[in-house]
Order: sequence, then C-alpha cells, then structure tokens
Amino acid sequence: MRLNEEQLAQYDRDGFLVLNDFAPAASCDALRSRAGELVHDFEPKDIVSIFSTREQNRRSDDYFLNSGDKIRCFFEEDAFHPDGTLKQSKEQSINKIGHALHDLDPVFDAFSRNPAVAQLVAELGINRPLLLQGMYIFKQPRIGGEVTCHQDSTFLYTEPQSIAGLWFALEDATTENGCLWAIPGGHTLGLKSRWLRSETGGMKFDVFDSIPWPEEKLVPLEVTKGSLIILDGQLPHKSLANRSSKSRHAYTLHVIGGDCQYPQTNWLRRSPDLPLRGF
Ligand SMILES: O=C(O)CCC(=O)C(=O)O
Repeated sequence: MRLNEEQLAQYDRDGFLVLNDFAPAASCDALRSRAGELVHDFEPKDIVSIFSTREQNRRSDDYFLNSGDKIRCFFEEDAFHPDGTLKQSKEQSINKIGHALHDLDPVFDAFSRNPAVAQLVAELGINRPLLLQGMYIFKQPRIGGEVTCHQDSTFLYTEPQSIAGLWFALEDATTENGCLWAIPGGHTLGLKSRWLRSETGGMKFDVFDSIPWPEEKLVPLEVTKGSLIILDGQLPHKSLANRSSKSRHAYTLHVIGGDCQYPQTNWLRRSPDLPLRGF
C-alpha cells in the first residue's frame, strides 16, 4: 500500500492517519492467538506490576523500567479485589504485554517487519528506522483502564522528534469498548513534558507547559479490525476505560529515526545484547 498525497497531507495536518483494512484478519488473529499463549505461560507468582498512566511515579517499579528489552505482562489497575485475588481470569486481567515483542517473539517480529509496514514507515519519511517498542494492549472487558491524554514523545523522546506510533486494531474499536481519541492538529501544540530518569534513580516529569489539554477537541477514532492508526509522536491522544463486555485488543509499534539522538534518560533502555534493529 502506498500513501497518496492527500493521506500524507492529512497526516501532516492532523497528526494522525487512519488506514482501514491494513492488516488481514488472519494476521490479526495470529497476534491474538500468540498473545493468548504468552499470557497463558505467564506465572505471576509475586510479580504483580500494574500499568497505570495516572500514577506514573509510584508505578515506576523495576519490573516496568527493565522491560524495554523483554516480554513482560502488566495487570490492569482494576484487576484485583481488595484481598489480592483476581476479579476475572488471568487471561482477562492483563492490561498489556511489553515492550520488545517485535524483537523477541517470532510471530510479532514477522508482523512488525512485514514489507508493507516497512514501506509505510519509509513513506512517512522516517530515515534509517529503528523499531523501538512493541506492545500488546488488551483493554479488557469491564476493567480495561483509561489511558489519560498524552503525547508518546513524553515517554519516548528523540532529538529531533522522530517517533511515530503504529496502532493496529486487532478487534473493532468503538466508543463502547475504549477506542482511541485524538486532538486533530494537536501535534503542533508543542511537547508538554518529558518523563525521564532522574539522577537519583527514579523517574520524574520535566514539565515545559502545564496548560491542560483542550480535551473538548478530542475526536473518537472508531475503527474496524485490521485498521491501522498512525500517530505522530507529539499528537495528544487518549482512550477511555472499557466498561463494556467486549475486549479491544490492539498491537502498537513505535518507530524512531536512526539518525536521531535517543537519550539514555528515556525510560526504555536496551541491553547491548539486544540492540535496536530496523526492518
Ligand atoms: O491503546 C490504548 O488504549 C492507548 C495506547 C496509547 O495511547 C499508547 O500506546 O500510546
């Protein structure tokens, strides 16, 4: 698939682009099935890490901060009863799997490095692309947590800004089950903050602009299974909690330009044994 001039202009103007029917249903199902196996094999024991965008500082546990070059499962914030038991099955309690699925798992590797994805990234103008982050998001029925409004460059920063997020819908995503919302043109508002490693070992936010997002401008990006949403790294976007009985699985791949500087203060680090790779 080639992007036409109108689509490129749209991406430039809005900071996002929706491509319907990008991935065949069978490829979506292959990822879903593989994610199911990974969760099945996941033994929580005493590893209970929760993914929450509300409490980024408190949740900055080592299990999360060392997951940039691993495959790890994170629970939904609402997964547990007060006594620590799960409200739903383990399979319906995981918020996401991250963050090196694209390098460590053959099924996700093949999907991520499909020539159609490589061509698309080239057409977006990302030079010497490197695949930085591969993440599977479940948005579980009833307990799927809200992802508050943010810019991906806050968390994955390069100089100059080069990151693009590829968000693949593995199921239909609607306002009912927690689809993405975005502020058209919001990528031109500037980067509001960076989440970075502090000198003392933890994480901190460097805030450049504390004016709240104009959330009244958010529009829902309802898409069907197989659709791809491309997100500029500076585009403000969010997703609401999923209180419906349907899941909303998605796979996201974040790509950066290999000529850009990737600061070691970013949370996502790779061991020298697993350097970043392109397509
Ligand atoms: O899939 C979602 O609900 C949100 C994902 C997102 O915002 C992100 O990965 O940056």
